[in-house]
Amino acid sequence: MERSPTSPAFWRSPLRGPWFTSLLGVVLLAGITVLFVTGLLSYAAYNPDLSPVNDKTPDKGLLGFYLFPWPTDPPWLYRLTQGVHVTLGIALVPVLLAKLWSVVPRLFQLPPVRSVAHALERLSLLLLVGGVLFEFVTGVLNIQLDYVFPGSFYPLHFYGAWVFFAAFAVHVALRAPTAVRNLRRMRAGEEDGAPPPGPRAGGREGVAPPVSAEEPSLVSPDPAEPTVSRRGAVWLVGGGSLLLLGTTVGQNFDGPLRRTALLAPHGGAEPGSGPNGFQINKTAAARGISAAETSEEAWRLVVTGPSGTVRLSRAELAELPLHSAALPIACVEGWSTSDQWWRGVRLRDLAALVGHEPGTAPDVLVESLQRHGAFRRAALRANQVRDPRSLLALDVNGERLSPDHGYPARIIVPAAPGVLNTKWVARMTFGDL
Ligand SMILES: Nc1nc2c(c(=O)[nH]1)N[C@H]1C(S)=C(S)[C@@H](COP(=O)(O)O)O[C@H]1N2
Ligand SMILES: [Mo]
Repeated sequence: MERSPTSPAFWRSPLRGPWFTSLLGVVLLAGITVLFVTGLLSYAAYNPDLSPVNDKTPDKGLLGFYLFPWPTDPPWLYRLTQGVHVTLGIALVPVLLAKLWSVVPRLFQLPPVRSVAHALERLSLLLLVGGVLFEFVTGVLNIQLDYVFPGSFYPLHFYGAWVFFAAFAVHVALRAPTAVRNLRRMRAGEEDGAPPPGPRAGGREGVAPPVSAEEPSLVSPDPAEPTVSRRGAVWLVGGGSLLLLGTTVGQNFDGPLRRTALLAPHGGAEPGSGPNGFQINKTAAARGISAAETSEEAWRLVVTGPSGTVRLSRAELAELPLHSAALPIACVEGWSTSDQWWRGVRLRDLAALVGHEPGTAPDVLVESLQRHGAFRRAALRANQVRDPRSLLALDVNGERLSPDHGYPARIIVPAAPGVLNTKWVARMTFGDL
């Protein structure tokens, strides 16, 4: 018999079959739905409709239909949603790879197209497989390699998610009934000990009839000797996921737990110890912030609003009413810190300084001293400005901010993605964004 990949006999693993594919499929159905939802939430959390600064996807049109003002409560909201998004995404990699492996014979099936409906289904599979690989690769590259797509990661990952999810919805509608039936039969077969129905290739294979009569089965017609049992294969995939989970999840915690996050990116700088000893994303040096421009003599905060412009030195800021708030930093890359005690001037008090009545503070554009690179400015929404815990922080955990954490002053807002917490703030413009 000729053995080319287009011949079903070329694929000899006894593991392939509807049950393995269905199990992985159901896990991915749940997992990818969570990834999609937390991803959309992450996008909303960026205030992408605060033009023009935050909006990296001005052509999103209808896809922005669900955008809503990201709340400031609970303060750990983004820590949770983005921690889940990134940690789960990484943990699902083995499941995804196993799923693709389990159906790879289908890629080569002949004839490539049997009917118009089949052509459409194959096209949706192209978008499905291409889309899922694209989303996982861009996601992992973004967290590991520190934004290899400067500025364009957000639109790529966002539009890619919609293309992928549309194909995913079609795929689930077509396949979920079969997958559920396969799993039911398998369980029934196991529970009453009766042999599952269908051909028994490579052991206890519970086989539902193919979706259509012409659909080739995933079960090898000429299976090789098994090198791992079914149960073993599930443990291998599940164990791989658990290993990734165990070496990633620590990046959401401080102290020794963070060191268990072997797979987490180690960019930035070692956080060190003491009050400022928590994770740093970009150091002052990396962002070109010099001691000269942040000195007491040189640095002034420029605040602008309807009643004009105010310039304040750090000493003058420290004369204003100071407030404290315990808030985490949670980065889009999936790491977060536990609560730190920040102390500084309320954003709404700064708004009041330049003419906004209490309770009516508007959006604000925050710009840093940084001249190049990403995140040198960000826009905050009125609900964020008005929250009494939103601060222009001068101190953290009872000590002056370190240069790497944004000395002389940085933004900290409850529940906001790290990227909105601008460091080395130089200028704040209230209203008229
Ligand atoms: N000016 C400026 N502010 C910035 C950044 C930056 O690169 N430049 N990085 C942002 C990002 S992505 C995060 S996650 C937080 C990290 O704050 P930390 O380094 O103090 O932990 O700072 C934010 N503020
Ligand atoms: Mo970040």
